[in-house]
Amino acid sequence: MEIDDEGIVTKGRYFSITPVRGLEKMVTGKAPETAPVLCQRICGVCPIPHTLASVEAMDDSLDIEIPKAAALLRELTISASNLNSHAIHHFLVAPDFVPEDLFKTAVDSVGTIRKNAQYVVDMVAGEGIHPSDVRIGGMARNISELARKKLYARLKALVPVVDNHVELMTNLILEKDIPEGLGVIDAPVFASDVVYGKRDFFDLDRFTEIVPEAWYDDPEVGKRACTTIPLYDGVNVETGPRARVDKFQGYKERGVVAQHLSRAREMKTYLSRAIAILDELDTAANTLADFDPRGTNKLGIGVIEAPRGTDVHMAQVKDGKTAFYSALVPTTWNIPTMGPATEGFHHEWGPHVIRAYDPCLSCATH
Ligand code: NFU
Repeated sequence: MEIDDEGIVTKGRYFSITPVRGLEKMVTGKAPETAPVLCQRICGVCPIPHTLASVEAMDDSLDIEIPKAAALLRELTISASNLNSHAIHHFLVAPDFVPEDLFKTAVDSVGTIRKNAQYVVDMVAGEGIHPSDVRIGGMARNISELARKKLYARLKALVPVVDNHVELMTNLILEKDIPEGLGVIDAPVFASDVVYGKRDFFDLDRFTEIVPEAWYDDPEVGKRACTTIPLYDGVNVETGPRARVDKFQGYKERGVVAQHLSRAREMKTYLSRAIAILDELDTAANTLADFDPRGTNKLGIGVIEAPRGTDVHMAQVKDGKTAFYSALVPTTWNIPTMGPATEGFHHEWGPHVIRAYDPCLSCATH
């Protein structure tokens, strides 16, 4: 940050110094099934979206159309996982918003929401953290009719908990004395879907990736930064809850308060979608397509709406091996946007701007 004599940020540049682990290189040359298993290790917070983006990219490269029941189970998995993740964020930002006398109430409901949401992921995807049943071609198995009914009842019972929690957080966010206009930035929103993600949204021709030395005006910063800068139509974009709610639910407010309110609002969207899927799911249906794993070298694209925004994985399978792999992760998209979003306000508000984006540097620097 550069600040003036009054402490106002005149220049904000956010960058990651997390070491690159080279996940994309590790999966190259291996069987396609390796990629989802390794890519879910990119991050300890969002293994689910990475697994799904990875299998979606592989499905596309291998020209697989997955069965409808598998698509529903995948969407149920992301709905529950994102509900869990947004609840974790509320725990992490609780010191910013929640007064001491309400702390226990807020943290208790976070605990209840997380426990139930993770249970759904556990039952549907094979494991709550590293889901073993999300497979190229669909899902390894359907759930039983008894499990469907039990999960449905469990999530129905969660509705008042989520409603009360969202109302509590919304009121506390609105009561906080956040300066008007904090974090408002004129970057286009980048979002593919309300809940799951849409492959057609990502157009490779509109994407450019530049090295940090060419982006940050200070060469020292450019050398230390460990992520490339992704641009869409030549500019940096905002991705995440607010981008999704802006694009798909017509909520046009911007900045820190709007980001927090959008995240809270999405918790209800995820829960109601999960309930609707459990209502609709045919538990007798097949969930795994047959496919030829040899591949044709087609560039496959997988797009999943992760808690922090649009997660794009690209994969090319040739002769039964992954020939190319690339992951464009939500926080990587937000990195060039977050720094400038701190400008024009006292530097003490900078961390609030960054927390509103909820960056995940292990994701960004994979
Ligand atoms: Fe991850 Ni840790 C999220 N949300 C990020 N950024 C991945 O898709």
